[in-house]
Amino acid sequence: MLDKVIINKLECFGKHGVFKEENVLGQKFVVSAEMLVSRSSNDDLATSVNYSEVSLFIDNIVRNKVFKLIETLAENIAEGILKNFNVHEVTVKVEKPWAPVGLPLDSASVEIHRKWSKSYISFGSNMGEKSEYISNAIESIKANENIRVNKVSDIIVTKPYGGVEQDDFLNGCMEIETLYFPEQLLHFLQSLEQEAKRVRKVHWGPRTLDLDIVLYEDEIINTEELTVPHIDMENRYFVLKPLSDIAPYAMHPIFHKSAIQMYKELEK
Ligand code: A4P
Ligand code: MG
Repeated sequence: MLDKVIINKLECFGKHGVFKEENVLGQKFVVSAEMLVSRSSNDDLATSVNYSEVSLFIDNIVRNKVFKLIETLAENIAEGILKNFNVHEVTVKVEKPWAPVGLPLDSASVEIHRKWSKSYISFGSNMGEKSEYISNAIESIKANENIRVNKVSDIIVTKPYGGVEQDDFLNGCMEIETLYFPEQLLHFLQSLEQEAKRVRKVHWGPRTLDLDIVLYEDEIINTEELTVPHIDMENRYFVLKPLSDIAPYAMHPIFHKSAIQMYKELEK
C-alpha cells in the first residue's frame, strides 16, 4: 500500500527556455511533485521521504541546470526524485507563469508521470563460458542506474527447446524495477548481447547470451521489435521454472494465469 507525499507549487528561479534572453535573465518556475511512497512507520522520518530535502533537490536542479524545454526539466526532476529518494512513482508539474507568449496567460505548464516499472528478464547461454556470460550480464544490469535488481533466480541446466540440435543451456530469470520504457529496456539488453559477442546465425540456435523481456508490468506489447509477454513462455520450462521460483504470483496479462499455475500446467 502506497501513501502520497505532495510538494505543492514550490517557487524556484531558473534560466530554462528556448529564447536567449530567458537563458540570461531567468524567471520564476513553479514546481509540484506528487510522490507515491511506502507507508512510513513509528512516526520516523527515516522511513519516509523528507519533503524539505526533496524541495531543496528540486530547487537545485531548477537553479543550476539549463534546459530549453520545461518537459526536459520535468523529466530531470522526476528521474532525480526516483533515483535519489525512496519514491516508487512520481507526478511532476512544472509551471512557467512568466512564459514569454506576448499574451496574457496564467501559466504554461507540463505534467509528467514516471515510475519504477516491474519487469522480468529471462537469461540463457549455451556457448563458450556460459556462466561467465550470464554473471557478466547480471553485473552490468545491476550497474545500470536506471535499473534495480530485486531478485535473481538460481541458474538451471536445461535441454535445448525448439528442435535445433545444440548444447545444453544455462537459464535463469530476474526481477527488476526500471525507469526504462520497454523499448529502451530491450535496446539496453541487446547492447549486452552485443558485448557478449553474440552472433545470430540460426534462429533458436546456439547463443553466448540471450536476454528476453518476459513480462513488463501488466503491459501487452505487439510491435515489430517487441512482443510482451514473451511469446510462447507458457510452453517453456526454461522460462517458467526460474520465473515461478522468484515470482510465483507474477501474472500473465493475456491468459490471466500466474507463473506457478502455468508452470504446474506445463509439468502435467
Ligand atoms: N523480441 C521480441 N520480443 C522480445 C522480447 N520480449 N524480449 C525480438 C527480447 N526480444 C524480443 O530475438 C529476435 C528478436 O526478438 C529480437 O530482435 C527482438 O527485437 P533474438 O534474441 O535476436 O533471436 P533468437 O533468440 O534466436 O530468437 P527468439 O525467437 O527470440 O528465440 P527465443 O524465444 O529467445 O528462444 N532452449 C533452452 N533450453 N533454453 C533457452 O534459453 N532459447 C531459445 C531461443 C530456444 N531454445 C532454448 C532457449
Ligand atoms: Mg531472444
